[in-house]
Amino acid sequence: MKKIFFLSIISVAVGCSTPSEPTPKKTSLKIVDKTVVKDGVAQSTFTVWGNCGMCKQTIEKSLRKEGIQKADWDIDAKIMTISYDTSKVSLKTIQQAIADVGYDNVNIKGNDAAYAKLHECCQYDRK
Ligand SMILES: [Cu+2]
Repeated sequence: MKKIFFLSIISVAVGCSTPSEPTPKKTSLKIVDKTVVKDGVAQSTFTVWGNCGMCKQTIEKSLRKEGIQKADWDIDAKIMTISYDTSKVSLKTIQQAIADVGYDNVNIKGNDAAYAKLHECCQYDRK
């Protein structure tokens, strides 16, 4: 009996390491898809599905590309805010890069094989 109790504690400890308590699932995610271009620099905000801080790292890491000045994904709102040089990179390329690492976004569905390889906590409810 003691052993079982101990094992269950361990499995909780190695599980998903979100800092906050499990939040109730948002039933109405606000979908965003907007781009403003000024002097060759675009700022886009669009929805990217995902769960946690690890997702944030994976998503933002996929955007370390030439022409991208700033990329920030908001975990709670699930909104990517990105600034980029339109002569060097397109929104389509950006959204494809996010999809390639397994994340659904407003225009392109995430790669299924990449999604399957994500950490258990990162296997978000898909679009
Ligand atoms: Cu995650």
